[in-house]
Amino acid sequence: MNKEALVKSLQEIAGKEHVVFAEEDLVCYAFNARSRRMSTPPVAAVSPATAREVSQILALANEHGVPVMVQGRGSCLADNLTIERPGSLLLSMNRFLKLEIDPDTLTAVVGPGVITHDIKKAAERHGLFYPPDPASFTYCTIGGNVATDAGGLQCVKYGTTKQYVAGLEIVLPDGRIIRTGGKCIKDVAGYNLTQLFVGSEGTLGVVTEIILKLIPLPEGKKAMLVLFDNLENAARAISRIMISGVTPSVMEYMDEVIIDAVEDVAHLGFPSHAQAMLLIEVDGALSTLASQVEIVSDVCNRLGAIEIRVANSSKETENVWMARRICMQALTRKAKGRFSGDPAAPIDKLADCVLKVKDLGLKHSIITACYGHAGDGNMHPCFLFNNDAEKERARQASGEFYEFVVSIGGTVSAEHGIGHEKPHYMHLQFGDAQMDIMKGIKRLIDPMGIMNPGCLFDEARHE
Ligand code: LAC
Ligand code: ZN
Repeated sequence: MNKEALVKSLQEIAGKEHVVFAEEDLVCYAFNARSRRMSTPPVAAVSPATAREVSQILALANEHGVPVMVQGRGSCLADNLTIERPGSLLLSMNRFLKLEIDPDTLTAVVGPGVITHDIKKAAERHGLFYPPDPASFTYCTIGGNVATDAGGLQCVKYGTTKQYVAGLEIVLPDGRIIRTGGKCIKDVAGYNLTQLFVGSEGTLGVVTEIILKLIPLPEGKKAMLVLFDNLENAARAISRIMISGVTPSVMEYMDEVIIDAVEDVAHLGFPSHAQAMLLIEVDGALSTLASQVEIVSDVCNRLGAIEIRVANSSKETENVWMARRICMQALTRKAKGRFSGDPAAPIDKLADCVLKVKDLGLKHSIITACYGHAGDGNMHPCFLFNNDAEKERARQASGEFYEFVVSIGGTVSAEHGIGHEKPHYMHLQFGDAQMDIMKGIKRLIDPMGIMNPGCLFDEARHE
């Protein structure tokens, strides 16, 4: 299908003002938060407003073999949205803005274009809580969170996006519209198609509406900052806290390189003498907070914490979380580039992981850094480089770390997804049988291979 005919059909479906096709405008769609390079711009970008319009667009694309990429705010971190095929169509979901809280069933019905922060705020007005909080939650969309099963800081206690998705409206590549799940608390009927689509990264269809579960808002919370002069002890404290009877609502780990990078930017008086810092938050009934803090402090002291600071005000708490959320950006000042990612290991293996990152840095003569949502075993190991030679060594070190993580029972992606960044690591985690099942599902639902080609699997179309 030539560009002119495609644009004309899209304009008929979504309205002229919702189709972008000038080359200079389309360049803006060729970036995402992860890429430092421009990918191929799409041939056109369309912003439909209803499932029916999406259905017509997909049916058209399917008939003519036009690759379709679905976009929220482009904040993905695994190149989940990287246009590889010339002639791709970009489908922006930013006009899907429904946001209804249903306090009687503890659910929300939302459009994929809604910013995650807005859902949290709307739920809070009813005394309810939507917990998943990717570091980007003030600007990412719930559609992207569902597509990647996004995680975040509070997942250590509350789980990732999938635990809150109760139902979906989905447009399949051939244009059929289905509704999966619903507002029932219990529902075991049939295969769980809702969860199949969560984390499918735009490779199976387009989500046009989401039913989310909400929970009661905890009464209070308390943040703490704990310093260690020994990496290993900090990592051991994390796994001990998790089995102490207290489940922190946040438990983040930052090593000295990250502490320094964040302090350079945020000037919060973070200590320069610590090798590792844990940022911990406990939440729940106000009457329980002091004892939770005591139990956590006790574990940390027994493992040789050199300082424990408990936040005294919500301003102090906010500063701590702001500092944590800018780790990734702060690190850009430390080196020209880095190989990073989002692997996770069982929590009893965390100490091995942080030591492995350091070892790999020494082995390959590169600077490393490590931070992450350590309470659930999810790290962001960073292998930094400033020139081409270092880049090659950093790539090698990063690959060796992924192999190590899988060898100790970990996963190659705990929260960002596979995207176009990590398809080559899929084989590390999944044997032939599982890869065959996944490819079979893709082939069944998207036989023309139009949905986000190149994502998850190495093949463009399926053999
Ligand atoms: C974070 C992103 C990188 O946790 O997931 O900051
Ligand atoms: Zn993260």
